[in-house]
Amino acid sequence: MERIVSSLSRPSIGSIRWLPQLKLITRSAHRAHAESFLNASSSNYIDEMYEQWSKDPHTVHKSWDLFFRNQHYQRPPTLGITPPPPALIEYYQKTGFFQQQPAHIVPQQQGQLQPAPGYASGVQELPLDMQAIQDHMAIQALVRSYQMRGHKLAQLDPLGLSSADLDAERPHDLTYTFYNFNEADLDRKFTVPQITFIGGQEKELSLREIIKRLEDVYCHTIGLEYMYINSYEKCDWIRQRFEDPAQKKLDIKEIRRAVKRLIRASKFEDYLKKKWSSEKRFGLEGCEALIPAMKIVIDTAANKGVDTVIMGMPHRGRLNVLANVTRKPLEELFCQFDPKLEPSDVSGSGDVKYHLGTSIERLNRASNTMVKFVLVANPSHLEAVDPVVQGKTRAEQFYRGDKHGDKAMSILIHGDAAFAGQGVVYETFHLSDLPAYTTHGTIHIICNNQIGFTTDPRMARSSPYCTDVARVVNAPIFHVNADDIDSVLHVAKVAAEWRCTFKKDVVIDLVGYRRHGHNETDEPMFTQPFMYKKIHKQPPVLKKWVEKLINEGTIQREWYEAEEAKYQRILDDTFANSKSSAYAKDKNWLDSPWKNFFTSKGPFPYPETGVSEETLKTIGIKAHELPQGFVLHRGLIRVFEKRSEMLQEREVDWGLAESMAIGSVLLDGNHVRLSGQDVERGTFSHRHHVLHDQEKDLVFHIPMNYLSPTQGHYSICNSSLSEFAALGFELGYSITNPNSLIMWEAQFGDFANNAQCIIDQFICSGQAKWVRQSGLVLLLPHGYEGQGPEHSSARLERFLQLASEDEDRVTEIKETKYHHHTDLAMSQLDDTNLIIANITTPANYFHILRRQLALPFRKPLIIMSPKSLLRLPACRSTFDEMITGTSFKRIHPEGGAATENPDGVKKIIFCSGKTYYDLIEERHKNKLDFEIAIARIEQLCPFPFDLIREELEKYKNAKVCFAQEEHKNMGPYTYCKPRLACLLRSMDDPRAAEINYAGRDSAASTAAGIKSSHYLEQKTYMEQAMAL
Ligand SMILES: Cc1ncc(C[n+]2csc(CCOP(=O)(O)OP(=O)(O)O)c2C)c(N)n1
Ligand SMILES: [Mg+2]
Repeated sequence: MERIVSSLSRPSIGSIRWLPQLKLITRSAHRAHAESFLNASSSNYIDEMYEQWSKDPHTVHKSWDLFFRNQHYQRPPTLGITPPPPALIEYYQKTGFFQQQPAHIVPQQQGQLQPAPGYASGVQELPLDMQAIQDHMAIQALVRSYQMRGHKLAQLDPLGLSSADLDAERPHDLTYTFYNFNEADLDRKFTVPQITFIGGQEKELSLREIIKRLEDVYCHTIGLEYMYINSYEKCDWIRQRFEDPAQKKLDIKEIRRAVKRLIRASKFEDYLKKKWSSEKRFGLEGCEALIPAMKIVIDTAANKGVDTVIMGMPHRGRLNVLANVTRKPLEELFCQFDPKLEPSDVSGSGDVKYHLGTSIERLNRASNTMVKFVLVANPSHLEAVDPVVQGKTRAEQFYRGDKHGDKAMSILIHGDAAFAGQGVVYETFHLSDLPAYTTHGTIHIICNNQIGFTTDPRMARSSPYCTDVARVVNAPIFHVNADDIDSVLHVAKVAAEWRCTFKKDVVIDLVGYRRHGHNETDEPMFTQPFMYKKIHKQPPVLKKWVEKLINEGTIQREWYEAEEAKYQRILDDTFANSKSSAYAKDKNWLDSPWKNFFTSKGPFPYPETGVSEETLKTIGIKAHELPQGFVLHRGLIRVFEKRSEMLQEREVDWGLAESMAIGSVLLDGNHVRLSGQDVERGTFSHRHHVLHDQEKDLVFHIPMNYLSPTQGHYSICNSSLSEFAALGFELGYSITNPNSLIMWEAQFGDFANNAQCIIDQFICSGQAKWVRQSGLVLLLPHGYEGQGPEHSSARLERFLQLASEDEDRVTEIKETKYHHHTDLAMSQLDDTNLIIANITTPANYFHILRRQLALPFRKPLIIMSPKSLLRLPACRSTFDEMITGTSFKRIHPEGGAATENPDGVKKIIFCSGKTYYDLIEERHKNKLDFEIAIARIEQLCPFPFDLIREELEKYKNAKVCFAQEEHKNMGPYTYCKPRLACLLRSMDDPRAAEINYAGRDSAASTAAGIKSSHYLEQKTYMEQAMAL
């Protein structure tokens, strides 16, 4: 039994009571400029002060000490929003604050704010300690304003042209006059408030010094956004790391290391530019700081125990990251520029060099530990790799029992335009803190060159910063000017420490520029003339930083020049070596090598996937056992009783077959993960793998994790309401270890097109582009049940169209890269890019899931799952179809009356999926059982040419018909017809020219919304199918 303890605390009614009142005060305070710092957030300051005072009364100013001692200050229980204390009420009354409010908005209840009739407006002379309080509050408010909005003034753009938040205005609250201070106050000393670390060891500072230090921290080349984080401790942690004057120092070793890294980052691009001037490389120039930033992130994390870093990134700077972060051998990179190079072991079509992945393990010198770097291959589709990286990271953590992400960590690099524009970024962020999806904090780095292709940020986003999406998960955002390497290094170090301390996401916004066009052959002056005039005059960051370091005496020029020359020699030598390479090896670019998986060469027999009757029974029983005292819903008790009856009868329905497939894979010691929206119960309430105690909140039980002590772990998890990120995540999970069954289920199949990018760019083409296999299973509910245009079609035709198989060639046994085959079915499966199935029996569903792991290779499996078949009494299988010696049937040939006299059969109907049950019912009604044979194609892709040939040969006098319930331009027809014709042609059978169609007409929409139309269409379709 498992229990989730909710950590959500709900605001109490008592605390909510104060909200409207505080709002009123806030609004009025803005109007009453003289009291403008006394806004609602002042009460937060008092809260914080009170908190400090309650720990140690000496840590607050003595006036506050007095105040708290005498006034019996009471904090509300939650929200941190505090009613003004009595002394403040008195102060408001004295200053005439309430006279400015309409009478009706002033609360009248006992204990709440009261107007003070009789007091004239205007500031009264205050007693001395009141003046001190006012000053102190003003200083606190000033500090708070810098902490909250100082970033708006930060000088983040190295070009000095733009404001990173697209707003050049100075907020009023970042001026001392806003707090009623004047020039004369600048040299007055004030106690440094406890809410800041700018004082260091000093307790008092002049206003001038306070402002200077705040400006240095918040408005120089670092802009910090963190005040929205709902945790005082976390905010304080950040404040300490940036405000404390002692914190920012890097030691000389770190500086020298960073100089060498910046040399590499800069000279690498120069070299590529010199050697292959007309090649696209999406250079990093203008944002070279990315490399030392990533490296120090990794150093810091490695020092804290991280030994696996999984990365995803777009085109920009990718080659540089490969060369200088993962340290991919330069020869392998340079090879990629050679157009004459032949693919050697590239089994597919390959990909351009700036999309390829890699996996490399090497020594990290800062921590003196081995670190594995994985750069996940990705398509052009920006940000699509984000959830894939997260899924892979989660899987790495799972397999090594790294429950808190202490060992494996992800880093995602983003472009500024893509980060703001692509919805999958948001979807991925929403996975970041979910128990079944968290990777315990990701470090996001935006390579913000302030442009997206030719589009200016002012035309590309509506949010102030390109990073604003990260605020939804309370991630701190550190903006930094990419030309100030010292600041970049500090920010990167703190970001890594944040992730390792709090296990939460963090964002580094590296604000730089793009020295050339979008790619090196583009002319940027067409569209950004002003910006590029400035860029042309901008010295490279390496030069700027090194000159600074030499001038201040931190490094010597001779040392720097020697380091530069050393790297130049490395480049020249490897370039010379790379010329001797004649082949591009795809194994060098694999992001997920599966050690020991492809060891056997074959031939492989078609796998038997049945299990012993004993195993079926054990799973059937154990999958429904409850812990002592667990109270199950009455409706489920009935469901379980029905399942028990089925077991007695040696029968299974769809749900039970699924449990048996999953259970048996678990019993073999393998891990199974099933994720998607509402998968725990199942959209159609057929699964019930997670049971909820009816009398205890958040107590649940997953019986399938209690089958045997040696079983694999079953993760079944409802996902966020996302398809793109959730499917991408599972894909990433699936590529990590081939010995697990990873499944994603769509709520209804049609929603899968929200994840089309993952299907097109990764699932169907991943192996061809990146030699990366995946055995991911997609369960897509599909079928026309009169439910209207949505929820009927999983767009089977689209998946079939994505299949790489040739419709004009009857497949023969083919050797593949890793294996040789003697079995056509296996050869086809090894050769295909997708397996697509539309299954009609529970037993076959059981087998196909088990077959995924029984194959000696991995292929994505797309299953059109049923809806009405889940409960159709005819849709049952017996144990006999699932026990040892049985296997997945690619087709179900006709097995009824028609087989008795095949020559007399007048029509052979091929169909796929649930329509089979309609067809046999109609055939029976029409008394055509001897005239019409019906064969079900269970595995559509690869197309079972061999088995279909047997049916065609058997019913040689029969007309050939393909029947489907989908519209003619949809469903399996357009895929099956040419293949049937091709097969018949290869048999010299004249029926090749006459393949009949029975089904709905072509249409624009997937299914009729009007019930009567649906039934009429169905009737017509059945008449066509039964016509002889
Ligand atoms: C989803 C998607 N849409 C469009 C493109 C075409 N495209 C390639 S790069 C690019 C601009 C990206 O800008 P940004 O994210 O700021 O990265 P940068 O190139 O500036 O580093 C565009 C629109 C793409 N690759 N992916
Ligand atoms: Mg950009």
